[in-house]
Amino acid sequence: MYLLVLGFLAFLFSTHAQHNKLSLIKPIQRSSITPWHTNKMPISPPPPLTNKQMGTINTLGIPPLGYTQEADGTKVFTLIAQPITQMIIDKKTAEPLVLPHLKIHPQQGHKHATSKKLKTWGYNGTTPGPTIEVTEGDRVKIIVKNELPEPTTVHWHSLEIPYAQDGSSDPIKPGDTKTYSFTVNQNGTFLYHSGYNVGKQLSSGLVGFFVAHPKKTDIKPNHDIAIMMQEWALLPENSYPNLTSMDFNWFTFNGHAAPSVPVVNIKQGDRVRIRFSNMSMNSHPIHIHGYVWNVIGTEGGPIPKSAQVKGSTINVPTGTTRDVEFIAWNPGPWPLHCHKPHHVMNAHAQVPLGIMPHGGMFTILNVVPHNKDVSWKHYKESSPKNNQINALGYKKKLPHKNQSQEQSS
Ligand SMILES: [Cu+2]
Repeated sequence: MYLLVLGFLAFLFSTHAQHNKLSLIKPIQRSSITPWHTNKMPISPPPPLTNKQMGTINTLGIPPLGYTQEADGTKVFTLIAQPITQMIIDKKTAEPLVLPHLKIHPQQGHKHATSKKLKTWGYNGTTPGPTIEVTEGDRVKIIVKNELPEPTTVHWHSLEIPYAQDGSSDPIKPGDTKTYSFTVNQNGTFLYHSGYNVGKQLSSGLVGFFVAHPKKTDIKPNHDIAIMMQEWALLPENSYPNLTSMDFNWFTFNGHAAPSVPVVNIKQGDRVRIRFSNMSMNSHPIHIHGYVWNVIGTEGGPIPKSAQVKGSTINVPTGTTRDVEFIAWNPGPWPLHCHKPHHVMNAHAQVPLGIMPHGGMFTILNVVPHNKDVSWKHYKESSPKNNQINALGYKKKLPHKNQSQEQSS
């Protein structure tokens, strides 16, 4: 009997100890280390789009940003730095990326595809934030509201502006608002990103494009695409990126990994410009199939024609922008992707073996032919009459009828 009672007490003690041990190894909530958000700070919905001058750039998967205008023409933009929740891949809305050369349809290739949620920081509900579009010479005001649980600033990357407006000083306290104002005297592809606690806030996703269009230009692309490269260390069952890790396993174009990076449909013959930017810890050599492009700009602005270089892979180092342009003469669903193998898979995804191939920094530029029945020809083989493209990939100027000819005919 005594033995029975002793045994029962020993059992009770051991389960109690086990319970205590288990409670010690309970997963630590990230919020208890570095708060993603606090209940004291409500998260506003993105500011309403003004429908005014939403711009011409397609920042794949990221909504545009309108502006209001003051009487003197100053363009006023609003950015809210805030906690965000974003689907890196979304099983429901994944684009049907078709890889005919591999005979893989991702719905098959990714039949075990899962969704991956990211809880981090961004602007107006997304990372990257919306693309700001202005014209060279514009006077701009950017109202920045801080809904983060710590101070922040916005740095205008590669813009030549007064120090006081640069975001290197005067942090905006949580709940406060600051207005940056300056005149844009450059044109090209620039950036904005946090200038405070940068190691953490930049990796958290407080980044976006700032594009200044030239005042006057003869060349207007049919597609003007902006793609931001970011990297995330995100383990399974976890939506909060580990900002101290260099073991990145999710690689994104505009905060989305394939198969959830939008596919771009392009008409054969269209002029395509792509503006790449890299706000991650590694460089990303971005490659296109089926084309050679011209590198036409950096974060320093346009490259003079005589200095432009051709290629099919452009290395985009950290903190830079690279603009490329080409005429989409070659029909097909062409892959556009980072050429580092690790960057085109979704590793540690919740799928068998933990790897989703054809993921990461990958999308398709789907160039739709004018006429499916015409046999393939290199543009150089086309008859001179139809060949509107020169060796650099630029459309030749069409012969212009002068008025007297028109009148006489
Ligand atoms: Cu890469």
